[in-house]
Amino acid sequence: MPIKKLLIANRGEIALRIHRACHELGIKTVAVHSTADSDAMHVRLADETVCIGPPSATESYLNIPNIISAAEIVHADAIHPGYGFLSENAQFAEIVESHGIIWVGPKPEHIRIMGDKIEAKRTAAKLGLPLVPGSAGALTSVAEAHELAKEIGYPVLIKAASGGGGRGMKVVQSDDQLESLMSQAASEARSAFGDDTVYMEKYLADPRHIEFQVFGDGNGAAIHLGERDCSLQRRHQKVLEEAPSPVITPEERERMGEIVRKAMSDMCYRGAGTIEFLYENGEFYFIEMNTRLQVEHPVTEMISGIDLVREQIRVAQGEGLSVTQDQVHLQGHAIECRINAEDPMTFAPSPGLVTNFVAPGGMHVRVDSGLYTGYRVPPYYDSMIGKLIVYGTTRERCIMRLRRALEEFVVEGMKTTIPLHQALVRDEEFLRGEYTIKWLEQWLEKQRVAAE
Ligand code: MV4
Repeated sequence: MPIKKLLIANRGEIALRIHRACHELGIKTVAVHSTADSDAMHVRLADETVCIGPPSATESYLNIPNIISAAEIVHADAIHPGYGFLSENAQFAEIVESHGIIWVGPKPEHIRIMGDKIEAKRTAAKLGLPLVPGSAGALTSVAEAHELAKEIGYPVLIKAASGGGGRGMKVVQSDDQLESLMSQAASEARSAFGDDTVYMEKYLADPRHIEFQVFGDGNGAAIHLGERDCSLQRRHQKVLEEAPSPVITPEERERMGEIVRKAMSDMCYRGAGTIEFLYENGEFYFIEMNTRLQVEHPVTEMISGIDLVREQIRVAQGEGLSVTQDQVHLQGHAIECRINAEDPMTFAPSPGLVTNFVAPGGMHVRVDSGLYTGYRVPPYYDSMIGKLIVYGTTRERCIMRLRRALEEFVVEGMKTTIPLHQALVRDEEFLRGEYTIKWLEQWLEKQRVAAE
């Protein structure tokens, strides 16, 4: 069924990104927004707007009855959830579909499975993805945990089944710490997620975070679009992402790509997905799957030439994917810098009035941001105010262009992470692509010491 009017259940740059894809397809858009977002760019551009509540996200962007009511009032025939907020809420997806509205996202059953990290691993194992050595399911007793830890060898990691994003993880170095850290992990998981189920994995000391972009039509056709390297993180927040990874060979990409593509085909996965791996000593270990479009999707768009939001809409309309795997050609290199309204050294949030905004431009430079001069960044939401995505035929050329684009970028009225990126893209180790998941925090510490 062709979508005529799509409701965007999100805010900020991703709402704008979805609006743009819709208008290029001739689809009308509906922006829903909190009272704090009335003058946001995506609200200004949308064909219709509905205010769904006060600034607090729980009462607006997470308010299911208000969003469904908005969709009914304007007769929207589809809802796109973006990322964050309700994007991985299986119950919301079911409610949308039960109202006869097209859900632009994966099947609710797949969202539910991947939301439970233990179920996700069980499913991944069945589909032939390589796992980190660890417990087959939930840990049911301390005795069992001791036995298993002996088998896989310390250090081990205790993770929450409902966790993800690194919350509720405990590294256990030896037998005498196991009982207390296991109960700490369980009680933290209970208070954070209302579920104290925990499981165990071998702790990988210093891996890279490599994720594969996948796409399915829901009927068994599936493709992969290569990997992104997202190892540059601070406190589980990604800072800079690139595609392809500087350390993955074409042979590894082809081998793992085919494994993830086949897995998505076998489960009849629908829509966009990301399969996350830890990568250490030439081996991939599945950790999680995200059943949404991700913040960093533009780097994949840049090297594949494929509009991922357009593909999401095509699949939701039952049109199928626009390409088969043999029509996917990954070329060149792309890097994304996340621009946050934060102090570049302390990361303290810095919302406020944008007194001047000049985005960089030129060939192969993309800025996804709802900012404009005179806009006030509200203090209630995530501090990411935009993304700079740059393409080059090689990684070196991409970095040269990125440096140039970062020099052009002007955001005045608040502190931003632009200076952090300017320093990062001049670092020798970064230039050589020599970084792991621990590298950025160590680099930031060195920067702080040097600034003293
Ligand atoms: C791990 C790990 C080491 N060993 N699992 C953190 C977030 C969640 N998605 C999984 N995470 C990790 N799981 C094992 N068995 C280290 C991390 C981790 C991490 C992973 C990806 C990117 C940044 C990270 C920072 C700290 C820890």
